[in-house]
Formats: sequence, C-alpha cells, structure tokens
Amino acid sequence: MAVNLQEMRNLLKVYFIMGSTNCHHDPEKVLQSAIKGGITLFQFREKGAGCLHGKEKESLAKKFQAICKESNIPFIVNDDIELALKINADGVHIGQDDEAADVARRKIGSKILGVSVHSMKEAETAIRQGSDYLGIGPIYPTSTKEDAKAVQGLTFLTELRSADIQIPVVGIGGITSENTPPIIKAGADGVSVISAISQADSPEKAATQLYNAVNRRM
Ligand code: TZP
Ligand code: MG
Repeated sequence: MAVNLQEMRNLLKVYFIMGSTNCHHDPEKVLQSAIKGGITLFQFREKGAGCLHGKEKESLAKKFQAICKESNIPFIVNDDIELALKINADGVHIGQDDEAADVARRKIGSKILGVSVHSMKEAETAIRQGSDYLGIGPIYPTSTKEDAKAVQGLTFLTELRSADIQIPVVGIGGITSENTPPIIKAGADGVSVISAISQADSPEKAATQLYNAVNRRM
C-alpha cells in the first residue's frame, strides 16, 4: 500500500498500538471498540513479559489484521518484517535497534515504513533511507515500555519542525486526550497510544476523545 503525504498525515491522527500484553480484556474486542471510536491506524506490537511468539503471534496478528481490514484501517507490524511480509501487512514500524530503514524499505517495497527517532541525525537518516513517517517520544512519562528512552517533552518535535522537516510525524509516550493538544500544536500530525486506549474502560470512548483532541487543534 503506497500512501501519499496527505494520506499518511491523516492515518497518523489516532494511531493505536497494541499487543496481547497491553490489555486486561479480550484484545480483539478492544481493537473493535477502538475502531468504532475512530482510530485511524493500527500497529501490532507484541512485546513484554508473557508475549506471544511464533505461530501464536502470527495467529493473533492475522486476527487483528482481519478486524482492521473490515473497517479499512491499515495494519502495521512492529519490528517483525518477516511476519509483515508473510501475512501481507500494510506496513512496518522499526526502531533504532532493528533493521536499518533502507534495508527495511528494500524488503517491503511500497508498504508503509515508520521509524522511531530521537535526534536530528536519526531523523535525517530515516528520511534519507525512505521512511514514510517518524515516531517521536517518549513525549511524556510512560510505564508501558520498559526500555523507553528519557522523556523528551516537545523539545525534539519543536526542533524538527523548526528545521522545516515536513515528513509526517506522530508523538508517542504517555499520551492521553488531555495532554494531546500541545503535541499537535508543536507540529505532530497525530498521536500514538497504547494504554490510553487498551486499558480504558471504553476503548471506543477513549479513541473518540483522542480523535477530537487531535482535530480541534487547541
Ligand atoms: N515507544 C516510546 S514510549 C512507548 C513506545 C512503544 C510506549 C507508549 O505507551 P503508552 O501506554 O501510550 O504510554
Ligand atoms: Mg523495535
């Protein structure tokens, strides 16, 4: 799935990320509810203590993928390029400890490629190597990712936009609908969240609130 710049920006508005370890309830129901609430993109990120591997991981990926397909929500796989290719996902998201972006790009062709970056140097490299969007964070403190880098607030995002780097960008880390507005104001196209949706009493409501916070541009 090749996407143009504006399509990519729209897809990043409410980017929900989840794996089996991120929710207390049936993850398929959580995803369905989140889609109802208005998420614009989904990433399967199967990590952390007790996460699934091999066939079980693939099976859950396919279930999520089928749910996304029903509602035309593009389905992205975190880290695992081989799995993404095997099940024909819509894209891949990689970090600095994963395969280099140019290698990933060669492997996935025109599928969506997202890269997590933490400095101008990493951003410039990811752009040069063919990423479609950048993930930036943690913006706020988070307890979801054990090995998260230092909280960076809006400093790096602001620096990136001041340098007139126009690639689509999504913020991540500790984001809720309440603390979303400054992220959009600083130049992000959207927010990516795990717990704000996966652990919400109503994932649907949480997704809608995030969508409104992103679009109000407060
Ligand atoms: N990368 C940086 S912070 C983070 C990831 C995957 C975790 C985000 O989870 P939450 O629950 O939205 O803070
Ligand atoms: Mg990674």
